[in-house]
Amino acid sequence: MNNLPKAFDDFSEARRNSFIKVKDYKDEGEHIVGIFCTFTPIEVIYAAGAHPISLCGMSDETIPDAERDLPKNLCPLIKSSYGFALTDKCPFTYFSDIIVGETTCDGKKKMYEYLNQIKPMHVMQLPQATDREHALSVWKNEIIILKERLEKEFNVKITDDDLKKAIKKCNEERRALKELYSLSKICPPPITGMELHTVLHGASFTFDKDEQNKKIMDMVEQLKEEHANGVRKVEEDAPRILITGCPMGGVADKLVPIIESNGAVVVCYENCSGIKEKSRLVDETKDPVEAIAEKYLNVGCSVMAPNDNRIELMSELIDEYKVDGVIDVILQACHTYNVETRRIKEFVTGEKDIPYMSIETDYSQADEGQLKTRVAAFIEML
Ligand code: BJ8
Repeated sequence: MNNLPKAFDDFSEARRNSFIKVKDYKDEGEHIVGIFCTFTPIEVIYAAGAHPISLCGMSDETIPDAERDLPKNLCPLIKSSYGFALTDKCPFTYFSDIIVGETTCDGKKKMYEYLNQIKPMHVMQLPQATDREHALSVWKNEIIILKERLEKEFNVKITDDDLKKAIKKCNEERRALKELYSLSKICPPPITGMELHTVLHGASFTFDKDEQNKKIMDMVEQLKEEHANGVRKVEEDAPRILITGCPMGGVADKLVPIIESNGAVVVCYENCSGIKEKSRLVDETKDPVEAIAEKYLNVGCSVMAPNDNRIELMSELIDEYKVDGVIDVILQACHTYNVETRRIKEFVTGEKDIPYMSIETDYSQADEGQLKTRVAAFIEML
């Protein structure tokens, strides 16, 4: 791609390169922990001296295999993830010593029962609301139970000091990624939505976080400098889109180019592929378990009811990123996001007074033509 810092290539290749890295870690006797969700407190995994890696399936390749055990009308993310484990096609799943999951949506938590027959699993019991006094203490206990499980699995002792160091490390990554996102507050942004997604996606498969942070900060500086020197890759009047909803890993390559080839630009990903997890840091001044519990309990995911945190974050982002329109991406058969879409629509078109559209899609290319027509019509009216 033109005008992109050299480090961009490292992020676009990060997933493939990390296959080799994971094998090297295993050969050196290090531990890998597979994860699926933004609720996973990765600080505890780092504190155990292990490496967390995302196992979320992002292609429809293994869905037919998964459908031998799982119903067809289940979200593609769940089927794809399970299918990769079942067929041994994902090196990250294959090399994981243990997988950590959470009781988020019904499909995922029931799938974990079968996944447990393939790989050792640890499932954290997530409270489904933040407005109960006991929710925090339940979640704190779950974090302690995870800590104890990892101590036993890997024969280590996790101290408060280990947790504090891990908190600091994760916060540093969050700060660097926030600098990157913030580029898109500039009008027009010096980075396209597809490029932003590529870097964010790559960052979730990078193990050396110090090196990653440096590359991101260098990239941010370079892009700001080029923008100050008049380099433009996005039209000044391009409509600015915020994407919310389900994780985008399996649909970004299909959807974002459609949005951007129609003259708009994605300036913000509110979902788990983007800012949702990074927006709040873990408090470095508190007891580490308490601080970790507080941060993760407040992730604004639709499995929470009520889910006011999503509305609050969207409200801030729509203002900060000067958003012209919101696209809510729902993976087929994701009931929680699908039900919540009415509330999101009312909030976006009412309180924020900007256009909104929802898209229900899956990992196939079958709806590409229909998406092109609908997205073009939406952008036309912005
Ligand atoms: S914190 S969004 S990563 S649960 S899309 S599997 S909800 S049926 S992925 Fe998610 Fe954690 Fe929430 Fe984020 Fe179920 Fe919906 Fe599928 Fe989902």
